[in-house]
Amino acid sequence: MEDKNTDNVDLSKAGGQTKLRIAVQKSGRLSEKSLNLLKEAGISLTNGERKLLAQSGSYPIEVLYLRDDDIPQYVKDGVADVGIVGENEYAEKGSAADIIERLGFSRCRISLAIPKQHEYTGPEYFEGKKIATSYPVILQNYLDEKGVNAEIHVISGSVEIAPAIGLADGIFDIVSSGSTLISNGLSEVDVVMKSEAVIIGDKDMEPGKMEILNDLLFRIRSVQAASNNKYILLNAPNDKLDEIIAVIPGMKSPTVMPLAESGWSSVHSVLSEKQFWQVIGKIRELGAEGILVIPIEKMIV
Ligand code: PRT
Ligand code: ZN
Repeated sequence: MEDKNTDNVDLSKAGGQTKLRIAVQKSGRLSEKSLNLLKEAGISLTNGERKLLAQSGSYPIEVLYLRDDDIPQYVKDGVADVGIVGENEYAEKGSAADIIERLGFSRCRISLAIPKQHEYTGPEYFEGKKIATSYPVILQNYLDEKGVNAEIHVISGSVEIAPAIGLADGIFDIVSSGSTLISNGLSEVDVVMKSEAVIIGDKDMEPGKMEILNDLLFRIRSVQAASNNKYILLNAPNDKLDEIIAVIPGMKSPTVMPLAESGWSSVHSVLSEKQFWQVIGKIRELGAEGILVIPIEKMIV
């Protein structure tokens, strides 16, 4: 989507020079969703896919493609102003940057797991044992908090095979569906941290960049609000109108218009994904008909 509307960001005030440099993962689980978010926010990237640095013709932003492990450090050093990264990487690298926005995608948990035939007795189970992980800092903090002494064995990939090959007694790794653990005969015994993609950056950035960031956040929130909500239209018998309206929350209050057929009205509103099925069930019981549900592209709240 080409976006020519940069009204909210005053380029002239920024001398036409100030750009916000955002680091995103070059290739991996976060990259597509990160770039998609920018695209939906109206930011098209011009000079080629996946060069180290891409520009936007439509927005004062530069995109720096990096490995996710490097993003917190680049942000900390000021090479990038902000970055999109898994909260787990941010926590592991102990970045000086702040979490600016939670993005709600790439959700996972970082958990301790042990061979499924063993009985877990609590964190003290790991006393004197070996744990394989790629996240030694988060794990050490957890062990310190629990007063447990365990040996941390740092490995960078295929952590889940460590117990089977005798490298460790347990693992501390990312879990999403849990199927990797199951297929390696492991059971998840303790969720140490929950993670999602976040925007990190130094909240004290220069005013010109802050202005761009605020506009970007406004756009991202509008995109996210839209994807979390649906536009709903339905026909309601007038004698049930009040009851039907009472169960539809809406942004302010629903729009009600008379239908050509007397005794009926058309009701328009917005429903959040969370309440969706519950509300649909209730309004059907109350006699709503011809229910249409339409995706919302942007929602300015
Ligand atoms: O190359 P680069 O260093 O940039 O990428 P990477 O290989 O280090 O990271 P990548 O792309 O695999 O993951 C990026 C981020 O996505 C992570 O830091 C997490 O924040 C998030 N994320 C979300 C996940 C998962 N879900 C996930 N399931 N990261 C990894 N996994 C792996 C996990 O390591 C395990 O091997 O998937 C397996 C478990 O999945 P289930 O579904 O079987 O439980
Ligand atoms: Zn990585």
